[in-house]
Amino acid sequence: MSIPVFFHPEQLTHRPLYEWAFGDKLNHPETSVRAEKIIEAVLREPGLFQVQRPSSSPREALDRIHDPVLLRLLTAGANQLAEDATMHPSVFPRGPVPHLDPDDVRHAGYYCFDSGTPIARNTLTAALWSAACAQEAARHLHTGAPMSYALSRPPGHHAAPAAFGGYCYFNNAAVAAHQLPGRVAILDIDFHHGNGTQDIFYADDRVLFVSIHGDPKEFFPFYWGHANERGVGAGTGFNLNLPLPRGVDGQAYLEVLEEQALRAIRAFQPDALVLSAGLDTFAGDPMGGFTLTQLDLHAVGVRIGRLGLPTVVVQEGGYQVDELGHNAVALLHGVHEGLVVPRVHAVRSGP
Ligand code: Q9C
Ligand code: ZN
Repeated sequence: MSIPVFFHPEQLTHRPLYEWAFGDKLNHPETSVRAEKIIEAVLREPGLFQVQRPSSSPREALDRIHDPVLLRLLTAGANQLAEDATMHPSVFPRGPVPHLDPDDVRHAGYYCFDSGTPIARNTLTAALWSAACAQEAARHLHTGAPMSYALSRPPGHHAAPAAFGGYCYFNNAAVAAHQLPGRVAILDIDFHHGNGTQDIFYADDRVLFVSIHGDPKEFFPFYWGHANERGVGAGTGFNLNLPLPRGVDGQAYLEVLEEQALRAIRAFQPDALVLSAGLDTFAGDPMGGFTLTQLDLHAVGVRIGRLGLPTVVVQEGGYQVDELGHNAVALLHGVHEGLVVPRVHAVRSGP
């Protein structure tokens, strides 16, 4: 069994150069090199991974998930910005404003919740292909395949119905979940809480959202991700946040994964799994605060694979570019092993 990998080279044309973070100008961590590293690693194993380009448009799915103003705004960016120009939102009005024009990229701040997510001319195209990867990876499960991988970049789990942020523009995991019939569990293992995904499915009892992440008291996105956010209305009880303190290692992480996250997913009895696969839990990650090793990431994959659910893996964060390709492959190997390699039971043979 080979693992289909969805990726389009146009995703590389989104090139944010820097971000403003707490008063500092930083080289932007969400670089196109991230995707290049993952593709390189995947291509080293042509027997296991099969890379293909997505071909369908995700617009219909995006219309259901996002306020159409988001698409209009990024379209304005594509049409209005010069080739070398970048719009960094820096005014973020709250509530009604007397003048608002989603066809003017200078109003991007109204649809944005942080200062780290710039818009350039190619952002729309790259974000559309990123969402298309998630859409086609999810549709691929309809063929009966046990798993697929969307090399989505830019990432998606911070993107809310009417607000982009956290390096995310469209919510790729939500696009994947919308392609899957029946009950769907989304497990978000990015270091940061998936506030956008939580928001999209907060009132929904068809989709269970479970997230393990750095405690928002200390880490981005700060306003969401606490344990008492459990869902609303019919969705009450279908949102599970598992915030963890700085410094958590592989052993502690695996325990929370098994005893809390996977236990809740098993109890939900889903028909399919969307894995929001951030790799910023890795020890060397510049954005994360956990200390997982590459072996731990593999073990995380194995445990998740053992759920035995059709699984679409959607790439989210992960910023230690030197190890990013290897880490992605380690996680994917794990999921694959957990899904398809039969567990060895200690069978006592007769006398
Ligand atoms: N602008 C993902 O891993 N840091 N996003 C912002 C203040 C944001 C990470 C600092 C980190 C977002 C998909
Ligand atoms: Zn992250």
